[in-house]
Amino acid sequence: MRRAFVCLVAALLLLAGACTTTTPTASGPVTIAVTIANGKVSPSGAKYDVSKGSTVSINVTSDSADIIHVHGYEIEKDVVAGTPLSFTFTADQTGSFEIETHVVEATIATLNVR
Ligand SMILES: [Cu+2]
Repeated sequence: MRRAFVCLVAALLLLAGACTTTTPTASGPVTIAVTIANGKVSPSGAKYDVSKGSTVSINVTSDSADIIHVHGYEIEKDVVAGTPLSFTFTADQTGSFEIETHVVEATIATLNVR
């Protein structure tokens, strides 16, 4: 009896593990927190899957001046060193769009809108 219980718990733990995903997926609002420090951008190469119509918020803190570019949506925002930047847009076009920094050349994330 006791052994069966242990097996059940182990099975549940395995199931829980199998359900975790490494790619953030959301049908609602998504917030991407970006840090630019010492010439490095974080996150780098992240992937976000969102449903069409979702609100995407991007919050940036940086120790240097830069430009954030959301491809496809053609949003460009100037980043001022030491001044937090926040902006929001609606993911109303489907497709795969890169979000980049243009001074430190980096791909922050790819936004997949379905
Ligand atoms: Cu770009």
